[in-house]
Amino acid sequence: GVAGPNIAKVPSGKGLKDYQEIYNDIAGKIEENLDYDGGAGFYGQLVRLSWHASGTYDKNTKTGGSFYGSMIYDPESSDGANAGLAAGRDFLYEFAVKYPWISRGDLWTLGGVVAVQESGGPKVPWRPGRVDSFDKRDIPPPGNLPDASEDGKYVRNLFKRMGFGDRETVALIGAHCLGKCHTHNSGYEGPWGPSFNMFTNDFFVRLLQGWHVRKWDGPKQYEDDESNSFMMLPTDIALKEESYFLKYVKLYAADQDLFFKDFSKAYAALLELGVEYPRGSKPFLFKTIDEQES
Ligand code: HIF
Repeated sequence: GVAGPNIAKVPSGKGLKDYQEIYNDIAGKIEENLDYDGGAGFYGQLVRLSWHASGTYDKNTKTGGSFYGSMIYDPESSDGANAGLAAGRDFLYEFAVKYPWISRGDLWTLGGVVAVQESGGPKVPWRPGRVDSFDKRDIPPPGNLPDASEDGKYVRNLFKRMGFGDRETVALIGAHCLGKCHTHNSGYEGPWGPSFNMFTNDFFVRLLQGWHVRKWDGPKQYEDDESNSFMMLPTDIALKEESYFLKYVKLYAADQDLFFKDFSKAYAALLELGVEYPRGSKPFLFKTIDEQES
């Protein structure tokens, strides 16, 4: 970054209890809006926001990532890949007001952790300390987020740029079990499966079933042979087409626990791209609302 290395700095006096309080507030608001987006709720929206804030990272130039919370600024805010994410930022904004000490990068990545855990996914270790920047030079250039019309080689290289291998790449893409595509955002349309408000390994189970190219006016996407009601992006189908990805698809389709374990690790790493933590910094593990009530 412009101001030097991106060393995490936790606001003074703040600890697990304070962040768990924000976690609970976000979870409560998700719960009050379960009908949002045709029943998808805010799970998918929040996971996508957290990842688009983080996935601009380039390990070669050490630029991008969630550290500076730069997505509110042009040209990152107007990057076509980020279309629709104002809804997630607006959803979280009241917590930036209520808890003025939390940075945007922390709030957006924490929102993703809440969404994964509250939709039934694995625990995701998370560390605070991202610091807001108002400096234009800390805004990553557009074009680092993926193009869904591409093939497996492209997906492999894109995640490699962030520092991920094939196994982590496949594990991450399992997050497409949540939420859906919207013609007004990306041109693509529909959810990947019927349980789009639950975090499961269903994406992999479905991916291994039959898919054909959808006949419609929109961009090339696939629909399922069985019901013609669910979708896959070309980059999703690419996971079936390349043997270096397919072996992990099969592994995760057969073993949800293994998927959860691998996803948790890869997603926690994704959210921390471009953030340097002081030696010995320990991640928080948040309790779900269910765990706190029982
Ligand atoms: Fe997505 N993704 N993603 N994605 N994504 C969309 C929606 C979601 C890609 C393309 C799209 C990941 C990787 C890739 C989520 C989470 C993750 C949409 C539709 C597109 C086009 C947006 C819209 O129209 O509203 C591509 C090309 C990726 C690389 C292969 C991550 C792994 C899966 C990193 C990830 O976590 C989520 C959740 C959504 C649903 C958003 C919603 O509003 O419901």
